[in-house]
Amino acid sequence: MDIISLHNYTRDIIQQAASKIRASFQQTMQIETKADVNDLVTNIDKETEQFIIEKIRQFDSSHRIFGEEGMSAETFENLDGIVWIVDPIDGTMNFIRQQRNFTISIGIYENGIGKLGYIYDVVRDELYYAIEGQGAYVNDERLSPLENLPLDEAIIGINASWVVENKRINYKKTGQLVRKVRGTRSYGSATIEAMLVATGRLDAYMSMRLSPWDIAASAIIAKEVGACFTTLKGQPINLLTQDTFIIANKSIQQEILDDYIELYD
Ligand code: 2AM
Ligand code: CA
Ligand code: CA
Ligand code: CA
Repeated sequence: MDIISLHNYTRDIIQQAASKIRASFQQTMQIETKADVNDLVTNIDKETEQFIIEKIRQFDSSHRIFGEEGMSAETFENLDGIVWIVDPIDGTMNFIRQQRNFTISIGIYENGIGKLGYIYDVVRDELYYAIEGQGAYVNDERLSPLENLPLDEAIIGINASWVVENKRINYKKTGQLVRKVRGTRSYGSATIEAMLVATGRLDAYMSMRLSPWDIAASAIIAKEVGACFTTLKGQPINLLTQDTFIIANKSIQQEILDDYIELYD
C-alpha cells in the first residue's frame, strides 16, 4: 500500500464531501429516526456516505468499506485486508440543529492495524489526521504528546445522563467524579470530543455506547499523541462491535476507571 498517495487521495475525498455538506445548508433536508426517537439520520448523511464509497471504489475496488449508514452493503465480520471505516457525519443532531459541531470521520485499517485516521470538523475547517507511527496533525501542525495532570485539575467530557439514575452505571460514583474534576463539558460528537482530548483541551471523554465508526479514526489519532483508548472495563477496543469507551490522558485514565466507574451487567 502506497500510504502517501492514499493519504492525499483521502484528504481530497474529505474536502469534496465537505463542500457538498456545506452546500446542503441552503437546502431543506429530510430527517428520519433510526433505533429510537433521538437517533437521527438525514439524506445528507446517506448521500455523503454514498459519495465517499464511490470515491474509494474508484481508487481501489478491492478495499472494503464499512459505514454507519450501510450504503456499501458489505458485511462486517472481520477486519481482513484494507478496511475503511466511515462515519459520514458524526454528530448528526448537531448538524441538524446547530449546523456546527459535527465531523466527517474516516479510519483506514490494514488487517486490523490502524494506518490512517481522519476527522474533519467541516465548519471550523480543521482536519485532524494521523499516519501510523508518524504523528498526529491538525491542518499540518503536529500535535504535541499529552502532558500529565492530576484528576482534580482535569476537564472531562461526560453526558448528563451519567449522573441521573439509570440501569447501566452507578450514577452516584460518576457524580463523585463530576465533583472531583475541575469541570465537565458535553459536545454531542464523539469525534470532536476525542480530538479535544488529543489536543489536551479536554482530559477525558467517555461514552456508554459507541459503534466502530464513532471511534475508528480517533483511535489512530489518539495513539500518536499517547492518549489511552479503552472500553470502560479497561479492555482494548474491538472495532467489530458496539461497546462502552473512554479516551483519556494516560495520567488519569486508570484512576477514573478504578475509583469512579461501576458498570452493571
Ligand atoms: P452520530 O451523530 O454519528 O450518530 C452523540 O452523543 C454522539 O454519540 C455522536 O458521536 C453520535 O454519532 C454517537 N452515537 C452513537 N450511537 C448513537 C445513538 N444511538 N443515538 C445518537 N447518537 C449516537
Ligand atoms: Ca447516527
Ligand atoms: Ca457517529
Ligand atoms: Ca453518523
